[in-house]
Amino acid sequence: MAQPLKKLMSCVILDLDGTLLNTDGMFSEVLKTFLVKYGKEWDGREKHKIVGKTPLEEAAIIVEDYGLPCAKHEFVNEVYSMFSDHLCKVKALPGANRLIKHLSCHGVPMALASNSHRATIESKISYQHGWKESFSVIVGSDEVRTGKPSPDIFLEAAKRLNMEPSSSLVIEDSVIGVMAGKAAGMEVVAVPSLPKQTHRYTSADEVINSLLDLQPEKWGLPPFQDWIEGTLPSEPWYVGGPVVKGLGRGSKVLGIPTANLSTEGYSDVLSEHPSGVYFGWAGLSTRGVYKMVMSIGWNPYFDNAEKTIEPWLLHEFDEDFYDEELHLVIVGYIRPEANFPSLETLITKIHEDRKVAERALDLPLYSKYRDDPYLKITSSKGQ
Ligand code: ADP
Ligand code: RBF
Ligand code: MG
Repeated sequence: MAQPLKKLMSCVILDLDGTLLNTDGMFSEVLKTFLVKYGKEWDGREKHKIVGKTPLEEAAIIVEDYGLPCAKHEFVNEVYSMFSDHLCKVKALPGANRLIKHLSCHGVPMALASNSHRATIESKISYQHGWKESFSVIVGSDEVRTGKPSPDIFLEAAKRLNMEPSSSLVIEDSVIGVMAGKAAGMEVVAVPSLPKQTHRYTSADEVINSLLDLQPEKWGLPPFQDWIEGTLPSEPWYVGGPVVKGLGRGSKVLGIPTANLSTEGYSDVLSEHPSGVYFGWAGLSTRGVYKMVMSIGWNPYFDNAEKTIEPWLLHEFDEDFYDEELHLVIVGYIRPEANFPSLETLITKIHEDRKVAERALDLPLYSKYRDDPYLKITSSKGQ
């Protein structure tokens, strides 16, 4: 279906941390180490307060909250020198490389506009292949009078791109960044980096779940052309373990059984991948390999407290297979998780997902992974 055009945009201005780069893990790791020196423990609760802030603002919050006997600038100096050892490990967020390549191939002018200092931005992107060349403009908070939520950084970025603010599209993960973009008179797409926060982004022109869901054509920019029959191919990723009891909801409430895996073993994979509906192949130790469609996330309709993986094996089994070893190879993405006005509409949508996955998995692009050795489980658990 053709998307209604929101407004014609001529350039894209991107935030860096939390939008393109997954710096969250590094940030927590460094702060944990730093706070131990003062006999304190990082509990992650400050994250909400810090997202999108400038280095000095971050420092002020943490120094005060933890009652640290150091000055803000000492905190910045020390913590930022610790960061530099971790920058090479920072990963691009899902969809970031795809977006940068796409815009850059189509000659869409792009700027990076971050509350970090310019030197930090440059060292962060130096580890990401092809990024430096893609951004004709970079603006850090040390290059303007005030950082976000002031519009200065974005206005400076548009000025250096020779673009009007009104034809600049901002992509931002933080509320502070969205405020800055709107104050600059720009259109803003929010990609919240913390879960269940959509309600805080009412001033954004659009809120999407991850960069995978961005539709540039809505903004008069060239559409992505990598969707194939309703699916977005990805590098395969792997999860597996014994099937555990879930909330007992799948077959009972929806008539759709989902073979849950214990969340303990795969917390990294879970945090790395955006919530959404994915598909691929499932191998069961004693039974074989089957097509599979799954949701990953908090199931907005049920508003679960925990992020789970819910794989539906596209096969009729005549018995349960709890405790059996289940291996999944996930090969593509279908859509973001959504809420629905009724159980019936949720069930209808999941059956549509099933059809999309069943058809796509016959394409050579996806069917080749049926033979992935990861799916042929020769020994069951404990052997
Ligand atoms: P739970 O909440 O415990 O996961 P569900 O109602 O979702 O319960 O049912 C999932 C269980 O049903 C799986 O653990 C598995 O043992 C069984 N099952 C039977 N057929 C399927 C299928 N096609 N896909 C997934 N699980 C299935
Ligand atoms: N739950 C939601 O709340 N929103 C969704 O968009 C959604 N999509 C799903 C797609 C597939 C393919 C599957 C298998 C499940 C999906 N569910 C979704 C999850 C469903 O709510 C979950 O399996 C049950 O809550 C069982 O625990
Ligand atoms: Mg289940």
